[in-house]
Amino acid sequence: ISYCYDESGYIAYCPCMGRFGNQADHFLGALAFSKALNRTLILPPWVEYRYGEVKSIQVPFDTYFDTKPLTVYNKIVTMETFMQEVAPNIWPQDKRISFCYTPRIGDYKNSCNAKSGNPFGPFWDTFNIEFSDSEFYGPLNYDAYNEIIIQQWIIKYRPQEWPVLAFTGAPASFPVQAENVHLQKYLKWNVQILDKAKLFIKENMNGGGFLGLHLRNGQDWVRACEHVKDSPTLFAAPQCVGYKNEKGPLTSSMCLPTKGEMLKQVKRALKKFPDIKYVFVASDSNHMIEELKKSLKDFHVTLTKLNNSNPHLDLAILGKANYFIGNCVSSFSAFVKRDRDVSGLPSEFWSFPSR
Ligand code: GFB
Repeated sequence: ISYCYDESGYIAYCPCMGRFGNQADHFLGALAFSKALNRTLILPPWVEYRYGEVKSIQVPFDTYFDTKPLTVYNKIVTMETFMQEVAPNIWPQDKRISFCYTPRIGDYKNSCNAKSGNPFGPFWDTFNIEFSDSEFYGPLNYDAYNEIIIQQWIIKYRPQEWPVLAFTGAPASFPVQAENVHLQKYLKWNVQILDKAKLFIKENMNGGGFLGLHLRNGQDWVRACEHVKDSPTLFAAPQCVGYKNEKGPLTSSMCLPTKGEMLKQVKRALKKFPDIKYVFVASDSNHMIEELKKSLKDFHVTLTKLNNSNPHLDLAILGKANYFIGNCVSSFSAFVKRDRDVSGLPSEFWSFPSR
C-alpha cells in the first residue's frame, strides 16, 4: 500500500521506559498528544528485553495490535512503513533532530543523547537513524488537555520546519493520565493474538467461564513493593487509590498480597460466580498452581496457565475472563483492567479496598 504524506507532520518516540505495561500507558498519552498537535503518530515498535541479551529488541507495533481501530481516533503509521516510504522524502538528515525536555546525560555535552545507553541506541539503530542536533522543548509539556501549551507547540514547531518531532522518550506521563484511560478502546489485539487466546480458552477451559488472576510476584516486584511506604502512588497504583490518594492509602498487601489474603479473595470471587469452573493464572514468576489447587478443592475448579511464558497471550486471555483479580500497582494488571472496562467486564484488585 502506498502511503500518503501528512503535511501536518509526524511524531516519533522511543518507548524507552519500562516493559510492556509501562509502554502501553505511555502509548495512550502519546496518542492523545499527537492528536492534539494534529500530527500523525508514528507507531513505535515495542521495546523488549530477552534474557541473556545485552541490547533491547524492537518488535513491530502490529505484531500484537491491529492498527486499524487506531485510525478512528488519529492518523497513524507504523514506524517500519514510515521509515521505508515517508522518511526518505520528508525527513532529510539535517532535520533529524531529537527532542527532549532538557539535556540528558550521555556521550555528548548539551545534547539529548538520544542514542546513549540501552534501549535508546538499539531503538533508533533499528531504523538506522542518526540525529544531527537536539532540541530542548522545556518548559513545554505534553498535556494534551492544556490548550495554551498545545498552541505553543503548534506555533513553535511548524511542520514545514519540523516535519518530525522525534522524542527521546514517550511524550506522555506514567502512569497514564486519567483523561487518556478511555483511549484503550482503540488498542485492539490483532487477529493472530485473539485467535491464540480463543484457542487456549477453547482447549483448556471448555470455551469460557473462567476467573483470571494476575500474580505479580517476581524478585523485581518484591523489591519494588518495598517502596510502597514512601511512594503512596507507586507505578500504576492511581488506578486504585487515585492520583492523589483520594481513594485511600496504598498498602503493601495491595502490591504484594500474602498467600492467605489471596486465597481468601479467590474463594470469595468463586462464591460470587458459582458457575465458574476454571481459574486461569498469569504470572511473571510463581503461578502458585499447587497451593491454589489444594486450597480450592471444595470448589471443583480446574486451574490452568500457559505452558510457556507469553505476556501478550496472558494479557489477551485475562481480558476475556468472566472475572479478573489483578494488582493495583502493576501496569501489566492495569492494561487488563482498562481492556476489560472497554467491554464492560468486571474486575477487582488484590487487597483493595483495604479492609
Ligand atoms: O508490563 P510491565 O511494565 O508491568 O513490566 P509492571 C512487567 C513485565 O513482567 C511484563 C512480565 O511486561 C512481562 O514481561 N510479566 C508481568 C508477566 N506479569 C506477567 C504475567 O502475568 N505473565 C507474563 N508472561 N509475564 C514494572 C515495570 O512492571 O515493574 C517497571 O514496568 C519496574 O518499570 C517495576 O521494573 C519493578 O508495572 O508490573
